[in-house]
Amino acid sequence: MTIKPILIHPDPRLKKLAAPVADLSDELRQLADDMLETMYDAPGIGLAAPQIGQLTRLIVMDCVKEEGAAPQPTVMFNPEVLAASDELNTYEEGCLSIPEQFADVTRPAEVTVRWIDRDGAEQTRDFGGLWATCVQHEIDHLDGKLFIDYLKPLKRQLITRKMVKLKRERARL
Ligand code: K1U
Ligand code: ZN
Repeated sequence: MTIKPILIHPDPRLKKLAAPVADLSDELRQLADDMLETMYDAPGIGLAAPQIGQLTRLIVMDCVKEEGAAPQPTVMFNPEVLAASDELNTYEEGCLSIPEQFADVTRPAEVTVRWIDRDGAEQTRDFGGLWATCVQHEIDHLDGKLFIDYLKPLKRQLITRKMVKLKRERARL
């Protein structure tokens, strides 16, 4: 397995619509495994393929945060939100493509998601709590949307400027 470099905003690849997976292959399973390793290494609770420059509808997640609890690595090809609750939840979100920046985002508190798992089987499940927030954040990545797109323009511009500076500093190293 390989840890892949994570793209930092602003990057045109983070704004593009990712293409659906037509057929599962060993290559795509390898990509999912690399993404899980990259996510755990970061560390993060989710990662979407566009964040490593792959414009494919693939996300990985593990929102188990309790010390000592069994990990729940989750791989989703072509994830789709089938239903969303009227009830909303606000969570202070972060993003591995926007390091060290956090902001409150309000989203449906519960969602029903359908996807193809690592074995090629169709799955449908209801998510709540942090899993619901995370799966919506990751599916947004597949549609070229970042959590800062939910913020007021001024705040979004401020964060973008910080990221441009961070990328310039990193490039100088
Ligand atoms: O998609 C990403 O960039 C990953 C992102 C997912 C996410 C975080 C918070 C709300 C919604 C979606 C992250 O994982 S940021 C890092 C993070 O939240 C975290 C890192 C270590 C331990 C616990 C959380
Ligand atoms: Zn993100």
